[in-house]
Amino acid sequence: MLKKLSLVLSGAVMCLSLNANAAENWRVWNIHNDGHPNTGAMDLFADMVNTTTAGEVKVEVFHGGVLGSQPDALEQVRLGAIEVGNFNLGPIGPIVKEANLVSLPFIFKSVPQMFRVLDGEAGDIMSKAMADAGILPLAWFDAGARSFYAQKAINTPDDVKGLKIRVMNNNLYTSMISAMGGNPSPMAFSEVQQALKTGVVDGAENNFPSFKNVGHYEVTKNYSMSEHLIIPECICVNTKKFNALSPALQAAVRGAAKGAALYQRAMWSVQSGQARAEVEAAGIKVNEIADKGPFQDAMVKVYDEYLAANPDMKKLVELARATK
Ligand code: BDP
Repeated sequence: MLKKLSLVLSGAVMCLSLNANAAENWRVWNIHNDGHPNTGAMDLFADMVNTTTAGEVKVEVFHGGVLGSQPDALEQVRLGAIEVGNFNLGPIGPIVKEANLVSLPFIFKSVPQMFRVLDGEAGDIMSKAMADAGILPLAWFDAGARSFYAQKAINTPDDVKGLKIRVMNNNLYTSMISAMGGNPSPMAFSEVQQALKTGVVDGAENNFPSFKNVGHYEVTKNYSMSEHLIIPECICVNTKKFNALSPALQAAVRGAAKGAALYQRAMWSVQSGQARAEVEAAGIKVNEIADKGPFQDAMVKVYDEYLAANPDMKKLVELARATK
C-alpha cells in the first residue's frame, strides 16, 4: 500500500516538474474573419507573444468563430479549455454584472470618453470582477458604436415598433428593443445573415466593420445612425492560466496585448471608415439621425428598471457619467 502511494506521489511530482518546464500552448478564439481590424490585431498578439516569450507561451489564433459561438467561447475561457478570446463586453454582462455598465444604451458620450471610463475607477472595478469570474482583461479594443439596420430607415424609436430585431445575448438588449415596442431576438452572430435574408428577423444592430464583413449589408437596405451602444472589446485570458505564469512571462503577454490593442485602435479608425464607404458604394442608404433625444428618452425605462433590480450598479453609472 505504502509502496503504491509513493509510486503515485513520485509520478505526481514528475508531472509537476514537467509542467513547470513545458511550453504553454494557448488557443485563442476570434469571431471575425480576414478583413476585420480585430483579426489582424489578434494575429499580431500571437506573433508578439510567440516572439517575446521565446516560445515559452505558444499562441495559435482560430478565426471566424470556429471554436464556437461567443457565449460558448466565454464559458470555455472561464473553464480554461480555451485560453484567450477577443470578446465583446456585451455577452459578458450576463456572467459578470459589473461588465453590464457598457451595455446600458447611451451610457457613453463618445469612444474616447468610454476609454477614459475604462482607464478610471469604473474600469478597475469591472476588470477585477471579470478576473474574479475567470476572464481577465489584458487590453481594450475599440468597437465603435452600434446602430440599427433594416429594410426600412429607423429614424425614431417609433420606427422600431413591431420589428423583430436581432440582439446579442444580454437581457439589457431585449429590454432596449422592448422599450421601443420592438420584438427582440437574441441570436448567435453566425446566424444573423441568414435570418435577415429569410425574414426571420427584420433588422439587427452593429458597427460598420461587422455589418460589412459578414455580409449583413448584402441583405439590408438602410443603416440608421442611432449609435445607441458603444461597447468595448477585450483581449481576455483565463485568470488561472495567466496567474500561473512567471512575472516575466506575464509582462510579455500583457505587453503583447497592449501592443495589439494600440494597433487595433489605429486600424479600427481607418477600416470602419472604409467599411462605411464600401457598404454605401454597394447601395446601403446611411441615415444620419440629428436628434437622438427620442431614443434616449425611450431608454429611461430601461435604466429605471435595471437600476431598481440592481441598485449596486448605480455607483458605476455615476462614475461613468461623471467622467469627462
Ligand atoms: C461584433 C462583435 C462581436 C459580436 C458581434 C455580434 O465584434 O464580438 O459577436 O458584433 O453582434 O461587432 O454578435
